[in-house]
Amino acid sequence: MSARPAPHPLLKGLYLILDPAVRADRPLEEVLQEAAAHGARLFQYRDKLSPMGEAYRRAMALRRAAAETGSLLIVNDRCDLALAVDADGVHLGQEDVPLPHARSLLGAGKIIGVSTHRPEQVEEATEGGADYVGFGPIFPTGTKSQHDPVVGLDGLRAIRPLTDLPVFAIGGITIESVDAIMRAGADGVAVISAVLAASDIGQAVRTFIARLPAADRPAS
Ligand code: TZP
Ligand code: MG
Repeated sequence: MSARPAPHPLLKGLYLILDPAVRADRPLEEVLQEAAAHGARLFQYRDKLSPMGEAYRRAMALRRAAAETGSLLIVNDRCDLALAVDADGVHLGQEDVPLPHARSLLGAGKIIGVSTHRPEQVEEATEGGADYVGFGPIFPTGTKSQHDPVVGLDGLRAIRPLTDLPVFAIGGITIESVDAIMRAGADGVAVISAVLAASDIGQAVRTFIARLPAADRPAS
């Protein structure tokens, strides 16, 4: 593995994915503000359904809220949208624009994360210059239809030695599973429904963060 710059200091701990299909009753920027008030600093805008104009307006509102709270905002799937709102980066799945193309569009200063499901994908993202990887689904999830096979905690342990990048576990993660996931080698947990569908988002965020090792909590 070649020497690389230290990861961005906020690429660890709780990674909250904001998806309007999971939380339709509140503007996502309000959710971001509430989550940030309770300690979250790393957010992704994931929107598989909205037309581009609507996605742009939502992403701009999130961009502002992230800047006001000292948080990072990563855009799922779409390099064009990430550039249009000057997001902090983009998150690519295996079906999205290939990593080298995304890097040449976004430049070295932006964060690029890659979803991985198998050891060779972790190695490829690492060698290709990603800034972090998502790995999963760790557990079954209802949020993503037609997801890849569940990898389990054993899958996470198996890929940990393959990369020096921050690894975010994703898929079916609950407050109860955080401890085991972090002990299996993750640097953070990427969560959708366990926080977004909670009746008290602030409390869910606080509880997740409290379960993280102190070194993986954002400095407050
Ligand atoms: N990729 C793998 S699992 C997943 C994604 C986007 C969904 C995770 O959502 P949840 O609600 O935290 O299980
Ligand atoms: Mg994608």
